Amino acid sequence: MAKRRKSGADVAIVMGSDSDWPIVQSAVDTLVSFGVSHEVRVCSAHRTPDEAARFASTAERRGVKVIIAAAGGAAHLAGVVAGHTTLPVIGLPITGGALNGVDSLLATVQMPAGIPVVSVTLGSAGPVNAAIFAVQILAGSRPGLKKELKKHKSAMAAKVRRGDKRVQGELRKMAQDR
Ligand code: RP5
Repeated sequence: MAKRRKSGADVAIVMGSDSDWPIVQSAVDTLVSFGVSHEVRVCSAHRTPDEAARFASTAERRGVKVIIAAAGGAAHLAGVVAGHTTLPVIGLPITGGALNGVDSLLATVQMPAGIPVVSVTLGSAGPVNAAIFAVQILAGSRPGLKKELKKHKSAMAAKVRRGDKRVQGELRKMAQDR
């Protein structure tokens, strides 16, 4: 078999349809904010099963370390990808459709023993958390990324403290006005 050239991407994101892209995009934005290299593909477990299998089985040879697989409805993509690789697979269930994403959440998370897929939440937190989880996996061997993750946590904590200060100020003002 011909040797595949390394893509240079640490994280591979795959989605079942280009209709998933508006949701998946914030996973890309989050990876970019951490300076993590990535590749993005549309491959369907149902409509292009051979391509989905090829994408997954060649990912490690391309140099990929973590895969994020996004799909809606009967969301088999993350599971199929996990079946074709030993890389960690993060499932991103897509909200929408007749069951509003509950189907994709269950299809993504309910994997049989031996083929794990960790699933993130439905909704806007999902793609962000999928990307951060991928960064956390990479950070195990990269002190620079660990530092960035700590900075990210400190920034979130500072935002909460600012919010607390604001609410306390409003409460004081309300008490004075009473
Ligand atoms: C899934 O089916 C895709 O991941 C997408 O979320 C859903 C609907 O796909 P389209 O009909 O919009 O292409 O495979």
